[in-house]
Amino acid sequence: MAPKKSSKKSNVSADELLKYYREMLLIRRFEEKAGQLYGMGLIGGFCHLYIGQEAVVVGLEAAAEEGDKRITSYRDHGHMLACGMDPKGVMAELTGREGGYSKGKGGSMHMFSKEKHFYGGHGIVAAQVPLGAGLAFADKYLDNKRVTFTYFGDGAANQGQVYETFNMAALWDLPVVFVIENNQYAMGTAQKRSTSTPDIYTRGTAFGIPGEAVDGMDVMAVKAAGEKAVAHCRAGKGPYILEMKTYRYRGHSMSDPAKYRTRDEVQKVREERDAIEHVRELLLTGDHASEDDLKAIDKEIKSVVNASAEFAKESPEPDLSELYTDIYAEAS
Ligand SMILES: Cc1ncc(C[n+]2csc(CCOP(=O)(O)OP(=O)(O)O)c2C)c(N)n1
Ligand SMILES: [Mg+2]
Repeated sequence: MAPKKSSKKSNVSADELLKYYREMLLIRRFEEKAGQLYGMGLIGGFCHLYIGQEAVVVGLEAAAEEGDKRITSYRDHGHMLACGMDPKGVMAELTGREGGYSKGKGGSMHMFSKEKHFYGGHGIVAAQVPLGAGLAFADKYLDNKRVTFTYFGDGAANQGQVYETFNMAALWDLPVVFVIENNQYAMGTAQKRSTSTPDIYTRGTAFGIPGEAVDGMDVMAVKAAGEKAVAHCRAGKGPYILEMKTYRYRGHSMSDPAKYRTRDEVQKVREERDAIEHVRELLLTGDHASEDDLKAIDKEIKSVVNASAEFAKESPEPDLSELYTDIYAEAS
């Protein structure tokens, strides 16, 4: 069961391409707006933007079915939008307002949606990995054929708890897709300075977990790999690892000196590998959409994002009494 690289692509229709274009653009414009609001002092604390990595969540959500679960790190806004959470609720949470998903008390890294099966939002590097296996354990126990997407970064992949989780997930054949979002950096540390293997997915071999590297800047390749991984999990064959080779365009968080890579490096990826530009090209060259069609989509997305920012600004701050609510849950 040696892991292998895959560049397989699924056949996609024009409608699908337009859907991915729209979804990726929503994430990008939303994140750009969040960056602006941060600059204006409307968002405080930590804020990690997902710009550059949009194809990963959009491709994997296209491979998911109703009831499947997702859990990720603090770089989580894209995951929330891709699984259908309301941009208004996400933006209001970023600005610490009552209308936010955690009533303004969680912020960027701590949002959840039971309805969309989104389990956070976790600030401790790799802490979501064992939790993701736990979610999959519950599904296996209930025998409901659901799959959990457990996302983590290349830096997180060096945490010990990831390998304890791999062991248990393999031992119990848990229906979990481990998605390594390898954006090549963990804060200011390049992968090659911190990680013993260039292909992190190969580490699953020691536990008998199959996996593959995927071009994480190609939404169709992501979707195809996601479908394969999900089918494996749903068939009761246990976990699967997808290592998404991707790239983050912005700093690690809003305070990042950016001294660990050159501007040229970022520019080159933007020019040569950008996921949204790639789909745009396919739409235009395949005659699936005109420049005007795409402009109209752009406008539509901008208005959704602007409405989310307006909602976030107008929503009040939580009342002081809220400091004492939602701390403990009643055990039933
Ligand atoms: C246990 C723990 N150690 C250190 C940190 C500080 N920290 C926050 S993000 C990060 C880098 C993680 O990088 P990676 O897993 O590649 O994810 P990315 O930020 O690239 O999405 C570190 C070291 C933390 N939050 N938790
Ligand atoms: Mg990283």
